[in-house]
Amino acid sequence: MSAKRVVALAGGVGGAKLVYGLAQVLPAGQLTIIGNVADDFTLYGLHISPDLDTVMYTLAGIANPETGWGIAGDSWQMLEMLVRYGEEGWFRLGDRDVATHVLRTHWLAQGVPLTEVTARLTRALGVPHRLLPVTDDPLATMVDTVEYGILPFQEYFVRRRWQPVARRVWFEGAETARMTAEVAQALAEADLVVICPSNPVLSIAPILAVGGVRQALQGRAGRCVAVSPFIGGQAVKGPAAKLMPELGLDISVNGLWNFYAGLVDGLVIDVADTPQSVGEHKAILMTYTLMKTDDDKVRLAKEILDWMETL
Ligand code: FO1
Repeated sequence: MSAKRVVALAGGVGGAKLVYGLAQVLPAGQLTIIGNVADDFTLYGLHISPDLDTVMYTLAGIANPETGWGIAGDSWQMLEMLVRYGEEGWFRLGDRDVATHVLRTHWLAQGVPLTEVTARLTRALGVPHRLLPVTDDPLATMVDTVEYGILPFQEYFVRRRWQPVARRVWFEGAETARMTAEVAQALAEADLVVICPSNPVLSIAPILAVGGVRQALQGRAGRCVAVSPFIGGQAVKGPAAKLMPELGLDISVNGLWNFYAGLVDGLVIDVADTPQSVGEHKAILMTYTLMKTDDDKVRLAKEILDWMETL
Protein backbone atom coordinates (compact mmCIF):
# COMPACT_ATOMS: atom_id res chain seq x y z
CA MET A 1 0.00 0.00 0.00
CA SER A 2 1.95 3.07 -1.15
CA ALA A 3 1.63 6.29 0.81
CA LYS A 4 -1.75 7.25 -0.51
CA ARG A 5 -3.90 10.03 0.90
CA VAL A 6 -7.42 8.68 1.31
CA VAL A 7 -10.57 10.70 1.90
CA ALA A 8 -13.71 8.89 3.08
CA LEU A 9 -17.19 10.38 2.82
CA ALA A 10 -19.26 8.96 5.66
CA GLY A 11 -22.55 9.36 7.46
CA GLY A 12 -23.61 7.32 10.45
CA VAL A 13 -23.35 3.75 11.56
CA GLY A 14 -22.79 1.93 8.25
CA GLY A 15 -20.19 4.37 7.02
CA ALA A 16 -18.41 4.40 10.38
CA LYS A 17 -17.76 0.64 10.10
CA LEU A 18 -15.75 1.04 6.92
CA VAL A 19 -14.08 4.15 8.34
CA TYR A 20 -12.94 1.95 11.24
CA GLY A 21 -11.44 -0.53 8.77
CA LEU A 22 -9.68 2.22 6.80
CA ALA A 23 -8.36 3.71 10.05
CA GLN A 24 -6.70 0.38 10.96
CA VAL A 25 -5.12 0.03 7.52
CA LEU A 26 -3.91 3.60 6.97
CA PRO A 27 -1.24 5.37 9.02
CA ALA A 28 -2.20 8.53 10.92
CA GLY A 29 -2.31 11.52 8.61
CA GLN A 30 -3.27 9.49 5.53
CA LEU A 31 -6.99 9.23 6.25
CA THR A 32 -9.38 12.16 6.31
CA ILE A 33 -13.09 11.60 6.90
CA ILE A 34 -15.58 14.13 5.57
CA GLY A 35 -18.65 13.77 7.76
CA ASN A 36 -22.32 14.52 7.20
CA VAL A 37 -23.75 17.32 9.33
CA ALA A 38 -27.32 17.41 8.01
CA ASP A 39 -28.49 15.10 10.81
CA ASP A 40 -27.40 17.76 13.28
CA PHE A 41 -30.08 19.18 15.49
CA THR A 42 -30.65 21.15 18.65
CA LEU A 43 -32.19 19.46 21.67
CA TYR A 44 -32.61 21.32 24.96
CA GLY A 45 -30.36 23.97 23.44
CA LEU A 46 -27.58 21.45 22.79
CA HIS A 47 -26.06 21.18 19.30
CA ILE A 48 -25.93 17.46 18.54
CA SER A 49 -23.92 16.14 15.55
CA PRO A 50 -24.89 12.45 15.40
CA ASP A 51 -22.90 11.43 12.32
CA LEU A 52 -19.73 13.23 13.43
CA ASP A 53 -20.07 11.69 16.89
CA THR A 54 -20.62 8.17 15.55
CA VAL A 55 -17.40 8.42 13.50
CA MET A 56 -15.51 10.08 16.36
CA TYR A 57 -16.57 7.53 18.99
CA THR A 58 -15.90 4.68 16.56
CA LEU A 59 -12.35 5.89 15.83
CA ALA A 60 -11.78 6.53 19.54
CA GLY A 61 -12.87 2.96 20.25
CA ILE A 62 -15.65 4.01 22.61
CA ALA A 63 -18.74 3.69 20.38
CA ASN A 64 -21.63 1.59 21.62
CA PRO A 65 -21.15 -1.59 19.55
CA GLU A 66 -24.82 -2.57 19.67
CA THR A 67 -26.32 0.70 18.43
CA GLY A 68 -23.37 2.25 16.61
CA TRP A 69 -24.21 5.59 18.19
CA GLY A 70 -23.54 6.96 21.68
CA ILE A 71 -20.82 5.78 24.06
CA ALA A 72 -20.37 2.17 25.16
CA GLY A 73 -21.42 1.59 28.76
CA ASP A 74 -22.93 5.05 29.10
CA SER A 75 -25.43 5.77 31.90
CA TRP A 76 -28.85 7.42 31.54
CA GLN A 77 -29.29 9.37 34.79
CA MET A 78 -29.99 12.66 33.06
CA LEU A 79 -32.46 11.09 30.65
CA GLU A 80 -34.30 9.36 33.50
CA MET A 81 -34.61 12.69 35.32
CA LEU A 82 -35.93 14.36 32.14
CA VAL A 83 -38.55 11.62 31.86
CA ARG A 84 -39.42 12.12 35.53
CA TYR A 85 -40.07 15.75 34.63
CA GLY A 86 -42.53 14.49 32.01
CA GLU A 87 -40.30 14.61 28.92
CA GLU A 88 -40.83 11.95 26.27
CA GLY A 89 -37.13 11.07 26.08
CA TRP A 90 -37.44 9.70 22.52
CA PHE A 91 -33.92 10.85 21.62
CA ARG A 92 -31.77 8.97 24.12
CA LEU A 93 -28.91 11.07 25.41
CA GLY A 94 -26.35 9.22 27.53
CA ASP A 95 -24.60 11.06 30.36
CA ARG A 96 -21.11 10.88 28.85
CA ASP A 97 -22.52 11.64 25.39
CA VAL A 98 -24.06 14.85 26.76
CA ALA A 99 -20.58 16.10 27.67
CA THR A 100 -19.79 16.12 23.94
CA HIS A 101 -22.88 18.17 23.14
CA VAL A 102 -22.37 20.55 26.09
CA LEU A 103 -18.79 21.29 25.07
CA ARG A 104 -19.64 21.55 21.35
CA THR A 105 -22.47 23.96 22.13
CA HIS A 106 -20.28 25.97 24.51
CA TRP A 107 -17.49 26.38 21.92
CA LEU A 108 -19.91 27.11 19.06
CA ALA A 109 -21.46 29.83 21.23
CA GLN A 110 -17.97 31.34 21.58
CA GLY A 111 -17.81 31.49 17.77
CA VAL A 112 -15.53 28.47 17.35
CA PRO A 113 -16.35 26.85 13.97
CA LEU A 114 -17.67 23.26 14.00
CA THR A 115 -14.48 22.19 12.19
CA GLU A 116 -12.33 23.40 15.09
CA VAL A 117 -14.77 22.05 17.69
CA THR A 118 -14.52 18.64 16.02
CA ALA A 119 -10.71 18.84 15.90
CA ARG A 120 -10.56 19.60 19.64
CA LEU A 121 -12.93 16.76 20.55
CA THR A 122 -11.23 14.15 18.33
CA ARG A 123 -7.77 15.22 19.52
CA ALA A 124 -8.85 14.88 23.16
CA LEU A 125 -10.17 11.38 22.43
CA GLY A 126 -6.88 10.40 20.82
CA VAL A 127 -8.31 9.94 17.32
CA PRO A 128 -5.25 9.92 15.00
CA HIS A 129 -7.19 10.74 11.80
CA ARG A 130 -8.85 13.96 10.67
CA LEU A 131 -12.64 14.22 10.90
CA LEU A 132 -13.95 17.19 8.95
CA PRO A 133 -17.55 18.39 8.94
CA VAL A 134 -18.35 18.91 5.26
CA THR A 135 -19.44 22.49 6.08
CA ASP A 136 -19.51 24.86 9.06
CA ASP A 137 -22.73 26.35 7.67
CA PRO A 138 -26.23 25.31 8.73
CA LEU A 139 -27.56 22.24 6.90
CA ALA A 140 -30.61 20.20 7.90
CA THR A 141 -32.22 17.17 6.30
CA MET A 142 -36.00 17.50 6.04
CA VAL A 143 -38.39 14.69 5.14
CA ASP A 144 -41.88 15.36 3.75
CA THR A 145 -43.98 12.37 4.82
CA VAL A 146 -47.46 11.19 3.90
CA GLU A 147 -48.55 10.62 7.50
CA TYR A 148 -47.05 13.62 9.33
CA GLY A 149 -46.17 16.14 6.61
CA ILE A 150 -42.72 17.74 6.89
CA LEU A 151 -40.53 16.23 9.64
CA PRO A 152 -37.05 17.36 10.73
CA PHE A 153 -34.66 14.47 10.22
CA GLN A 154 -34.38 13.11 13.77
CA GLU A 155 -38.16 13.21 14.21
CA TYR A 156 -38.45 11.09 11.06
CA PHE A 157 -35.52 8.79 11.79
CA VAL A 158 -35.67 8.28 15.56
CA ARG A 159 -39.04 9.41 16.87
CA ARG A 160 -41.04 7.89 14.00
CA ARG A 161 -38.46 5.16 13.39
CA TRP A 162 -38.38 6.01 9.65
CA GLN A 163 -41.76 4.27 9.24
CA PRO A 164 -43.63 7.20 7.65
CA VAL A 165 -43.74 7.11 3.84
CA ALA A 166 -41.41 9.77 2.43
CA ARG A 167 -42.52 11.91 -0.49
CA ARG A 168 -39.51 14.19 -0.64
CA VAL A 169 -36.16 14.70 1.09
CA TRP A 170 -34.19 17.92 0.92
CA PHE A 171 -31.37 19.66 2.77
CA GLU A 172 -32.32 23.01 4.24
CA GLY A 173 -29.43 25.44 3.73
CA ALA A 174 -27.79 23.52 0.88
CA GLU A 175 -28.14 26.53 -1.46
CA THR A 176 -25.86 28.64 0.73
CA ALA A 177 -23.73 26.06 2.59
CA ARG A 178 -20.13 25.97 1.38
CA MET A 179 -17.54 23.28 1.91
CA THR A 180 -14.82 24.38 4.33
CA ALA A 181 -11.31 25.24 3.16
CA GLU A 182 -10.12 22.12 4.97
CA VAL A 183 -12.55 19.95 2.99
CA ALA A 184 -11.55 21.63 -0.29
CA GLN A 185 -7.88 20.98 0.47
CA ALA A 186 -8.48 17.37 1.53
CA LEU A 187 -10.36 16.64 -1.69
CA ALA A 188 -7.77 18.40 -3.84
CA GLU A 189 -4.94 16.42 -2.24
CA ALA A 190 -6.71 13.07 -2.09
CA ASP A 191 -5.23 10.22 -4.12
CA LEU A 192 -8.31 8.09 -3.39
CA VAL A 193 -11.86 8.98 -2.36
CA VAL A 194 -14.12 6.30 -0.85
CA ILE A 195 -17.86 6.94 -0.55
CA CYS A 196 -18.67 4.72 2.45
CA PRO A 197 -21.73 2.42 2.68
CA SER A 198 -23.91 5.03 4.33
CA ASN A 199 -27.43 5.85 3.23
CA PRO A 200 -26.98 7.42 -0.23
CA VAL A 201 -29.93 9.80 0.24
CA LEU A 202 -29.74 10.64 3.95
CA SER A 203 -25.98 10.59 4.55
CA ILE A 204 -24.06 10.94 1.28
CA ALA A 205 -26.38 13.23 -0.72
CA PRO A 206 -26.24 15.98 1.96
CA ILE A 207 -22.45 15.93 1.70
CA LEU A 208 -22.62 16.16 -2.11
CA ALA A 209 -25.21 18.95 -1.89
CA VAL A 210 -22.82 21.32 -0.15
CA GLY A 211 -21.41 24.02 -2.45
CA GLY A 212 -18.16 23.02 -4.12
CA VAL A 213 -18.08 19.34 -3.13
CA ARG A 214 -19.32 17.84 -6.41
CA GLN A 215 -17.05 20.13 -8.42
CA ALA A 216 -14.09 19.25 -6.19
CA LEU A 217 -14.80 15.54 -6.63
CA GLN A 218 -15.23 15.83 -10.41
CA GLY A 219 -12.15 17.99 -10.73
CA ARG A 220 -9.82 15.41 -9.26
CA ALA A 221 -7.48 13.18 -11.22
CA GLY A 222 -7.51 10.52 -8.52
CA ARG A 223 -9.94 7.63 -8.23
CA CYS A 224 -13.28 7.67 -6.45
CA VAL A 225 -15.40 4.62 -5.62
CA ALA A 226 -18.70 4.12 -3.81
CA VAL A 227 -19.48 1.17 -1.56
CA SER A 228 -23.05 -0.07 -1.84
CA PRO A 229 -24.95 -0.12 1.46
CA PHE A 230 -27.20 -2.85 0.07
CA ILE A 231 -26.84 -6.62 0.20
CA GLY A 232 -29.27 -8.64 -1.89
CA GLY A 233 -31.40 -5.57 -2.44
CA GLN A 234 -31.79 -5.00 1.29
CA ALA A 235 -30.18 -2.36 3.50
CA VAL A 236 -27.86 -3.78 6.15
CA LYS A 237 -29.34 -1.32 8.64
CA GLY A 238 -31.63 1.69 8.48
CA PRO A 239 -34.16 3.03 5.99
CA ALA A 240 -32.23 3.12 2.69
CA ALA A 241 -34.01 0.19 1.01
CA LYS A 242 -37.42 1.53 2.13
CA LEU A 243 -36.80 5.24 1.58
CA MET A 244 -35.17 5.14 -1.85
CA PRO A 245 -38.04 3.29 -3.60
CA GLU A 246 -40.47 5.70 -1.86
CA LEU A 247 -38.56 8.48 -3.60
CA GLY A 248 -38.61 6.61 -6.91
CA LEU A 249 -34.91 5.74 -6.68
CA ASP A 250 -33.69 2.38 -7.96
CA ILE A 251 -31.48 0.56 -5.47
CA SER A 252 -30.12 -1.97 -7.96
CA VAL A 253 -26.48 -1.86 -9.01
CA ASN A 254 -27.47 0.18 -12.05
CA GLY A 255 -29.56 2.43 -9.84
CA LEU A 256 -26.57 3.10 -7.60
CA TRP A 257 -24.37 3.89 -10.62
CA ASN A 258 -26.96 6.42 -11.71
CA PHE A 259 -27.20 7.88 -8.22
CA TYR A 260 -23.44 8.48 -8.15
CA ALA A 261 -23.23 9.25 -11.89
CA GLY A 262 -20.30 11.42 -12.85
CA LEU A 263 -18.59 11.01 -9.46
CA VAL A 264 -17.34 7.45 -9.21
CA ASP A 265 -14.92 5.31 -11.23
CA GLY A 266 -16.00 2.13 -9.51
CA LEU A 267 -18.61 0.52 -7.33
CA VAL A 268 -18.11 -2.01 -4.54
CA ILE A 269 -21.04 -4.38 -4.25
CA ASP A 270 -21.80 -7.56 -2.39
CA VAL A 271 -21.51 -10.92 -4.11
CA ALA A 272 -25.26 -11.29 -3.53
CA ASP A 273 -25.97 -8.50 -6.02
CA THR A 274 -25.18 -9.65 -9.55
CA PRO A 275 -24.90 -6.57 -11.74
CA GLN A 276 -27.23 -6.37 -14.70
CA SER A 277 -25.75 -4.97 -17.91
CA VAL A 278 -23.64 -2.32 -16.22
CA GLY A 279 -21.75 -0.08 -18.65
CA GLU A 280 -18.58 -1.96 -19.55
CA HIS A 281 -16.45 1.13 -18.86
CA LYS A 282 -17.41 0.93 -15.22
CA ALA A 283 -15.41 -1.11 -12.71
CA ILE A 284 -17.13 -3.28 -10.15
CA LEU A 285 -15.57 -5.02 -7.16
CA MET A 286 -17.83 -7.85 -6.06
CA THR A 287 -16.94 -8.98 -2.56
CA TYR A 288 -18.40 -9.65 0.89
CA THR A 289 -19.48 -6.24 2.14
CA LEU A 290 -21.24 -7.30 5.36
CA MET A 291 -19.07 -6.02 8.22
CA LYS A 292 -19.99 -7.96 11.34
CA THR A 293 -16.58 -8.06 13.01
CA ASP A 294 -13.67 -5.65 13.18
CA ASP A 295 -11.72 -8.11 11.02
CA ASP A 296 -14.45 -7.81 8.36
CA LYS A 297 -14.04 -4.04 8.40
CA VAL A 298 -10.25 -4.24 8.01
CA ARG A 299 -10.47 -6.90 5.27
CA LEU A 300 -12.99 -4.88 3.27
CA ALA A 301 -10.94 -1.70 3.66
CA LYS A 302 -7.78 -3.48 2.46
CA GLU A 303 -9.61 -5.05 -0.49
CA ILE A 304 -11.04 -1.73 -1.61
CA LEU A 305 -7.75 0.15 -1.37
CA ASP A 306 -5.84 -2.59 -3.20
CA TRP A 307 -8.54 -2.76 -5.88
CA MET A 308 -8.51 1.02 -6.33
CA GLU A 309 -4.81 0.78 -7.22
CA THR A 310 -5.82 -1.27 -10.26
CA LEU A 311 -8.42 1.19 -11.54
N1 FO1 B 1 -30.70 6.81 17.12
C1 FO1 B 1 -31.83 6.15 17.54
O1 FO1 B 1 -32.39 5.36 16.77
N2 FO1 B 1 -32.36 6.36 18.80
C2 FO1 B 1 -31.80 7.23 19.67
O2 FO1 B 1 -32.31 7.40 20.77
C3 FO1 B 1 -30.60 7.91 19.26
C4 FO1 B 1 -29.93 8.78 20.13
C5 FO1 B 1 -28.73 9.38 19.70
C6 FO1 B 1 -28.00 10.20 20.55
C7 FO1 B 1 -26.84 10.81 20.11
C8 FO1 B 1 -26.36 10.58 18.82
O3 FO1 B 1 -25.22 11.15 18.40
C9 FO1 B 1 -27.07 9.74 17.94
C10 FO1 B 1 -28.25 9.14 18.38
N3 FO1 B 1 -28.97 8.30 17.53
C11 FO1 B 1 -30.10 7.66 17.96
C12 FO1 B 1 -28.49 7.98 16.19
C13 FO1 B 1 -28.83 9.04 15.18
O4 FO1 B 1 -30.13 9.47 15.20
C14 FO1 B 1 -28.50 8.46 13.81
O5 FO1 B 1 -27.40 7.64 13.93
C15 FO1 B 1 -28.05 9.45 12.79
O6 FO1 B 1 -28.63 10.67 12.87
C16 FO1 B 1 -28.31 8.80 11.43
O7 FO1 B 1 -27.14 8.20 11.01
